[in-house]
Amino acid sequence: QRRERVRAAMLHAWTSYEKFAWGEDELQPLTKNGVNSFGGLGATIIDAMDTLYIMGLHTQFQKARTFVAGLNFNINYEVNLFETTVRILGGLISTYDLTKDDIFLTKARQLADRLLPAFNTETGIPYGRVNLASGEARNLVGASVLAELGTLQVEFIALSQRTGLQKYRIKVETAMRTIQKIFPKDGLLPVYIDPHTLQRYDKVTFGGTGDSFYEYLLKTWVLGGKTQAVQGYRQMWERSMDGLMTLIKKKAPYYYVFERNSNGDLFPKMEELACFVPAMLVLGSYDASAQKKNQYLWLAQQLTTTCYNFFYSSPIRIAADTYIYNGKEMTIQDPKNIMRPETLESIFYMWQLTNNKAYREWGWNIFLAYEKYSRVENGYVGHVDVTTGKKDNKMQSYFLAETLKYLFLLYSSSDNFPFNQWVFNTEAHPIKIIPR
Ligand code: DMJ
Repeated sequence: QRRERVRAAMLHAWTSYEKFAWGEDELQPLTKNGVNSFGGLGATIIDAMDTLYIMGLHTQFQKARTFVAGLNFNINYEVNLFETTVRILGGLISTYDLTKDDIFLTKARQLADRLLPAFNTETGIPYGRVNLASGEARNLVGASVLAELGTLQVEFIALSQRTGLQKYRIKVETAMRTIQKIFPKDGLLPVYIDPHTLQRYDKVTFGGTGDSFYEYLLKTWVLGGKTQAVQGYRQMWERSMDGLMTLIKKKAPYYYVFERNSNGDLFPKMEELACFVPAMLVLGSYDASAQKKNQYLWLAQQLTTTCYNFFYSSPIRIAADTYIYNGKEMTIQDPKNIMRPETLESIFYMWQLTNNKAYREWGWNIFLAYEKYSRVENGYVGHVDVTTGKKDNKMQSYFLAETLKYLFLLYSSSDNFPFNQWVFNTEAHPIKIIPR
């Protein structure tokens, strides 16, 4: 059975991590060691925990729980606010929602308290980095990144809802109020925003550095139960979707989401990262007017096909990271693959929406390609170049959090996480909807 095959893949990934990188952030399967890319908080453990739970891998889950119970966040390390929020904080809150075990909420609170100093700017727009021990915060370049400053709301608001402490919600909503004031007519913001001057610059994109900002406008509204209190988020999101339509272009036979240069010109490039867009459109379509619903679902279907083709057209049936139009056709710009989940995420949402079995076949073909080319003796690796098949040496924590979870859910009963009761954060951690 397909579900069992995915579960076995998870077990292989987890056991390899356990054996060679326990307690470190991510496994390097080929050299059989761990690396700390997120402050040494055991990112893979926390990112994978809810997947273990959902898959019924109880022994493994218990070991993860014991690890989390012993975590101390007083570490002299400068973390990335966004990554720590979506992977670690999101993983903790989700596991709390699934298990109702207080330890996860306690740890979520302890961590969030150490992230809060990042929000201490005059505009409320957070810095991208914060030292967990000292609370010192800064940006590497002057400005904050759109996707980083705008992909925190779901986790921090959920934490306030569960603890009764408003400080978390207030921080992220102050930032959003600032954004609301400078929100452009077409709903598309440049990817850099200076937290002091609010100067905005560089490109507009639904790929990396822009992507989940738009996703969280919608998901903050969903998390809040779509009530009056969160209506503003939905309005902003719909405006952004009108803007999105201006970035859609056909290069026969497929449609693509292109980028917009700072001079206003369309730039014919699409990252696999932008393949989350169909999933977002499906989620937003449920409450849209008839006309918008048609538009969203048409586009969702087109782009899921495009994204699947990124995989299908590759010699190893695994997508490259970036594609660009060379005047004649869309070609690979960045040939790496780091086992990203976005296409599978959209396939999962399309399956939930349509029950069209083709989506299950697409998901399966991608899974088989990972089994064939990414599975190694001690885990799963990405590729430096999908055209040559040269492997890299990293098992990304989101491979366990997202890629394998979406696959597992694709072959599970549709009513496990109904979209009107749960919302997946951008790292695929399911969080319970609580109306505000
Ligand atoms: C993950 O951390 C999240 O899905 C994020 O939204 C984008 N980057 C990776 C996966 O590609």
